[in-house]
Amino acid sequence: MRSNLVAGNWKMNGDSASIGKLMANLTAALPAEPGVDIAVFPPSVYIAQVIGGFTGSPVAVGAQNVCEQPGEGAYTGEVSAAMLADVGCRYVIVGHSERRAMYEDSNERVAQKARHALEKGLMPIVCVGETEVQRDSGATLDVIAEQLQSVFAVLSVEDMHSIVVAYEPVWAIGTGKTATPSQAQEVHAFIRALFAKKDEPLAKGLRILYGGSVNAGNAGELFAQADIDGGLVGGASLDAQEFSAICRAA
Ligand code: G2H
Repeated sequence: MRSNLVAGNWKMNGDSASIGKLMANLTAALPAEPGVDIAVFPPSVYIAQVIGGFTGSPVAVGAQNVCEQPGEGAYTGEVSAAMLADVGCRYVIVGHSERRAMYEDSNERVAQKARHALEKGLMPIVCVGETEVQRDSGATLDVIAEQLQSVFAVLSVEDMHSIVVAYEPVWAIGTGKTATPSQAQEVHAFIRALFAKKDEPLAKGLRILYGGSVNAGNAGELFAQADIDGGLVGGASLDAQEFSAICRAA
């Protein structure tokens, strides 16, 4: 049985004061025993603050990105998987479409990031998704298959038992447009079938999150789909009441 996961991607928002307030509001709004896995992804400089503030809480903490290089060294501006694990992160997002589009995260680099995260005991959330042009041209499933191919090339079946996949159609991110539950379910079922070709138990246990303008109003219907196991939530995760409602819907 898969446990649902609701992940709040705070992106590049907030400061130490507003993040402190958001954490306090989340602590007040979330049920003590949520019955669902919950994680938040602050900007990296605030990760330690958030981990400290959520000590003893059901809210886990992750990073929005990680360096694709193993070990340490002369990689100015980068943060390694070992560092994230060292400060207490449990998860890391890899391959978010904003990084793919703006920071040249290729499919291969995303797979390397996932690999190094796993080596350090972090659970990577591997993001995939098509652009509007790709969807309109009927290429959605091919694009998703190609993005996952790099992951299959680098990770073993055993490794993949410790990953999460997030399907985020690029046209739905931060736009207010959400995939319909059936559009999302179609892609989620396709992703699970790709993993089933590698290993049936892996596919059955794999958590596949939906992301792209998830909010309290649409979460219930999305999460009710057979192959949707929670959400990767951006904008709506910055509001404690809204994020709590999304967690309750999962
Ligand atoms: C997609 C999502 C979170 P939003 O990027 O990763 O953001 O919910 O704002 O569309």
